[in-house]
Amino acid sequence: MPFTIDSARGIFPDTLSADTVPATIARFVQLSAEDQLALIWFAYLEMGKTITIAAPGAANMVFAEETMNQIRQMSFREQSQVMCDLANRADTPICRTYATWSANIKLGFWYQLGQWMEQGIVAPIPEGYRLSANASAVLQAIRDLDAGQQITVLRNAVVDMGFDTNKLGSYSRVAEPVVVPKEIAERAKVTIEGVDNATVLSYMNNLNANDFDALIALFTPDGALQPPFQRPIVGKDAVYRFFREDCQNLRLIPERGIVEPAEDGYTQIKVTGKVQTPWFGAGVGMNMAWRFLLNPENKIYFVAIDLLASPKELLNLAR
Ligand code: 45D
Repeated sequence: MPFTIDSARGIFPDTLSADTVPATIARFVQLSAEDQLALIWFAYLEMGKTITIAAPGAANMVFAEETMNQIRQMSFREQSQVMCDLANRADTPICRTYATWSANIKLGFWYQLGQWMEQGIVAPIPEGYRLSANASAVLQAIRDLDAGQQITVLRNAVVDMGFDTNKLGSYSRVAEPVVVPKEIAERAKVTIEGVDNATVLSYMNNLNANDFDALIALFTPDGALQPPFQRPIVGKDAVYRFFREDCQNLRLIPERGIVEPAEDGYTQIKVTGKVQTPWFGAGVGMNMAWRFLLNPENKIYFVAIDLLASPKELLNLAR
């Protein structure tokens, strides 16, 4: 076989991803827990002036409900402690529970806490709280990002909180139920300027329809998917689980792409366009690239999904 997952990661090396996102997260996690919470609170308030978060679905909130109710009954002091524990990734029962949740459940949990903070049910960030100089600088760095990058920083900050799953031992993961795929008759089909490859078109259409069974059938058994700023998820089972746990109700809006032959009958395809998350709907269009490597049977051996550095990158289809 001419490629390994590692070598496949290097296709279309000129793709400029938004490295400011992991760089900002790296600075963020160095801050004290108090600063982290206050910083997110301020960022969230400022972003709320231009974009709105959609309320999570009830099905989603059910899984966090017990913990939410527990927190609701606590004193302000205890509530602040829980939030600091989460930021500190402490070993507490709530931090352990939090660690078992999918990204969307974690986001729904914080969405609810944010609402309760506004309503005075959960301890607010103390009035007049002054961020440290470092925290102010990180907040400014977040202001300077585009909206798609800002929501990615927020998401990653939330996902990284709680007890370390690697230290959890065996545990069962908690994710929202999988929705039924969209009816065939209701599916819109994407078109991509410069790309008529059936696998790539099916990838986009099946993901948009939440049809994860049809989607995973497009991959080779040892195929891999690399989400933005993450290591590749390798093998059909793991990729399938990721689709079902983390990829519901996305909207992929590919715009253009390029198809090129690679070694030994493989094909490499780069597509750029927008992606919308159900959390922000059409309010935030993230500038994305997909870098596919297909085997001679037109199955996906590797696909990397990148958040792009700038809108200019949407036009960068060089190899
Ligand atoms: O700490 O082709 C308070 C894949 C203060 C799949 C707060 C994909 C205290 C394959 C404000 C309360 C998935 C890879 C906190 C494509 C405090 C594929 C609360 C890409 C935390 C295209 C904060 C999908 C809150 C992509 C409530 C790129 C924050 C999806 C909420 C991207 C933040 C989705 C939210 C993103 C962020 C979603 C809701 C970036 C959501 C971000």
